[in-house]
Amino acid sequence: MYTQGLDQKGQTANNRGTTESQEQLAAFQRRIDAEEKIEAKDWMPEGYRRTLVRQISQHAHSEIIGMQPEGNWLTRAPTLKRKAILLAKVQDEAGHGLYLYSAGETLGTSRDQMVGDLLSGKAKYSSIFNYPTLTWADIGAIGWLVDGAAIMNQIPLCRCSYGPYARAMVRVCKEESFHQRQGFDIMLALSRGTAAQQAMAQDALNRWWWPSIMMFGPNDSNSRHSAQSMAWKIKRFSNDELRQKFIDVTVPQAEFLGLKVPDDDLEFDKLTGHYRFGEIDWQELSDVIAGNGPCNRQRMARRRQAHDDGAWVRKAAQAYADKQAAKKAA
Ligand code: FAQ
Repeated sequence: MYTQGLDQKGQTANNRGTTESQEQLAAFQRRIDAEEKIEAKDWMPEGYRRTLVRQISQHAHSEIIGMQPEGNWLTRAPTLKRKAILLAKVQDEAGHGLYLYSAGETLGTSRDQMVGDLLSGKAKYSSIFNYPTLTWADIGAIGWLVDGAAIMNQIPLCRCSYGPYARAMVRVCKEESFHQRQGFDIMLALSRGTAAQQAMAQDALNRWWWPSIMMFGPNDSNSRHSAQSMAWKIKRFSNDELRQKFIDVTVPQAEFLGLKVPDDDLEFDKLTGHYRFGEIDWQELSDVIAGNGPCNRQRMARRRQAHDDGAWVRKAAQAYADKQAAKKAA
């Protein structure tokens, strides 16, 4: 039923060459429906495993590539305190990537394979990290909007049916919440500053607003994975539901900052209690996902370079592990 394989007489062939019986699939779904956590050694349909490896690895890659736009400002942060905070934030993102690769590995796919898929261009990472950080206000906008959107998406992932992913998300969300506040604090300082600083904050909001609301993915009617991921309780809310929640909480924050959200159609609907908003440029999202955003090539070139530069570390770690294994065997 919830699988992408081929049904044969009550059995389903998956792409590992083993079969999945209707009884196994039904028992699995009963566990999901009963809100049981699925653990690494439990039986699971191959489609469930595949979906998780795809989502978790893409999430990990996003955290790692996501260090680049902010890393760009580490040497130019306006004060020592801002620099120390930004450094800690960027290091947190590296940590998130590592927890996520570890959660992905529990599903039987090695970190080398996941990283290989990123470097070959097979695996995706979030569209948002393909936009440039032109001014210091962009660092505020990333914390406020990008981390804000990330939290909105990731809090429900703390209740994801797959235990190792759900548990990794608890700490990630605590840290993202600190990140969101530091971004808002930068925007607050700028919006209470000089006219030039206020203009810088407004310009950052103008450039980051639409890409941030695109982070939630295609709208529900074009989201090919949502229905299955929600049936498996990997996702708890649809892309559009989360996007709406984000807009509803963020617009009043922009008003508090004295900034204008760059959407002329934005309007609070008293009947529904939600903001109505303008049409998203879906063409822009698909172009960025397809690799043609403003910084895709730069981001991937930098990641490949960093991977090559780290080859000696991997080699040294392997030599040490081999030495320890030989000692143990002797
Ligand atoms: N960018 O059917 P759906 C962060 C792809 S972490 C690129 O709706 P799904 C922290 C999607 O993969 C940000 N691709 O897919 C931070 C699929 O392609 P595929 C990352 C996108 O999986 C802050 C296709 O479109 N967060 O920001 C995007 O059900 C600051 C069809 O889409 C996560 O990864 C996109 N925006 O829902 C770090 C959270 N949207 O794989 C540094 C976990 C969709 O079939 C600084 N992931 N696609 O080739 C998720 O919740 C889900 O995977 C969604 C997409 C909601 C992203």
